[in-house]
Amino acid sequence: MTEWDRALNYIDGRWEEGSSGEFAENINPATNEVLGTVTLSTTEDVNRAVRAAEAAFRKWRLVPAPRRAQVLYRVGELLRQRKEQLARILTQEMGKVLEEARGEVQEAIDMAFYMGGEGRRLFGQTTPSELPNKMALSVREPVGVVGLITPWNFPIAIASWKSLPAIVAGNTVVWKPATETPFMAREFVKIYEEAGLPPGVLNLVYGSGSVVGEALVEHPGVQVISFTGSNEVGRSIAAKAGARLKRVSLEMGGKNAVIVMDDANMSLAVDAILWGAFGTTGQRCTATSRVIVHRSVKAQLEQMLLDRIPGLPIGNGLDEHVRIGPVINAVSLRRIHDYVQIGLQEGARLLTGGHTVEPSGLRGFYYAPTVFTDATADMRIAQEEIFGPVVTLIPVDSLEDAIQVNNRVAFGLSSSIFTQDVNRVFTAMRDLDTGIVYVNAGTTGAEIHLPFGGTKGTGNGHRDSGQAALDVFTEWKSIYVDFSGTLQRAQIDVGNV
Ligand code: UN1
Repeated sequence: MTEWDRALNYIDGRWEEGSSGEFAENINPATNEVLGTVTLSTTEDVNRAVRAAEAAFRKWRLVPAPRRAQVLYRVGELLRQRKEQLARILTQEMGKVLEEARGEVQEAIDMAFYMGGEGRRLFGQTTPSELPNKMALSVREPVGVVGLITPWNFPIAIASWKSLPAIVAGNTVVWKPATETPFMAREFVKIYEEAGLPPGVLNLVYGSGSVVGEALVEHPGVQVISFTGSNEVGRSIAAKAGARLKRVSLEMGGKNAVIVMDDANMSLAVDAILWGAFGTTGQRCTATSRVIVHRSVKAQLEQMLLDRIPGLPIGNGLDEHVRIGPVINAVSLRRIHDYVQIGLQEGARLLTGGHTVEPSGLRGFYYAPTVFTDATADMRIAQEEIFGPVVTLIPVDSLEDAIQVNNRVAFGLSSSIFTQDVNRVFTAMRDLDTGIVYVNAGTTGAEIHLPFGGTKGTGNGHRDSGQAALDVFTEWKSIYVDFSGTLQRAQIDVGNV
């Protein structure tokens, strides 16, 4: 291991150890080998990072937004140049297969150029005043210091959804990435540094949620928390931040379904289900976790899935022919297997999978692609987020039932319908209650210029990415300019025209 194999904090433009003096291991989930270590921080490190961010904010907010955006364009360019190298690091520390890792880096590249463009937009409104010789406008202002808490499953894409809009809007950032994927965070921060971001604008503090995350949520100097992770942690952040009137944006997973109607293009639906359920080894918030299938095509769908699954090689994602990589760690593997036992006890029928696998020569964390069928909508495997390569088929008899089953879960991130009938399409577009709806496409694959997030237990009304991200990281200011030289009273001096 070299010095550079130790991931360090980045505070006020300096790379340094966390003050706990402790390090955690960064494990490659494909091989169970140690890639390096990551420093662990204390509340004191968070305090210093917030102080640095507060000091930097005083200047950064006054840099014209188009100039802030120039840094983002350079970030996009550096990401583009290093796409392959970043994808390899991503595959090694997170496990997703190389093709998907490249796709994830591309998502960050797209976001950098898109948000770079915002430097010349950040539009507000101008509107007539109700009074003569007076003008009215609204502008977006940065909020201040923002705290970002990001997960391991999309370590650079989700970090890009949050940090780029925050920074282009003039905020400064303290970022706590997941300790499972520290090197991607380090590489991203190095790119910001090389792109010319001034010290203190983006600070990186590694550590656990219970120490570093908690300190960010509690700190009075942090104005906004943007979090992606589990429902349980999100709820506790919301409660604590609520008591401090702190703005919180939460994205907390899904229980996403593909609906397959009796008139679906079946081979397209099967492609989409396999990609949505087993891509990223099921570890996406948007993963296809349920298939709501019209009873008349259920047997056909089961057979088509059974025919195709053996053609999905499992192994180390660095190997280009592998389609399913490992899950993130042993705890996750155990949790997935526990859910399979629950499904069996509940009486769902296991069509295939349901066990760990050991691709030859690899000591990583692998689970077979698993399909349950003949489940009912209220079973736990049809209700709870599993975050692994497990998908559950639920038969229904009509579109109405399908929509009802889709909506009868605590989450509301993504949903999809396969049908050729335009009336069914528009009914589903209106009645599926998720934040993202796909027609004749699977549940994954959100593009960065649209809002990303969901309803019910998935979120709290905010969205990542798209224009909507700016709403999380800006405060509206309404400005009235009176050039009449007299006291003009709104609502009172209404005139008589
Ligand atoms: C996530 O799973 O948390 O839509 C993000 C998708 C990706 C992003 C997923 N673009 O599947």
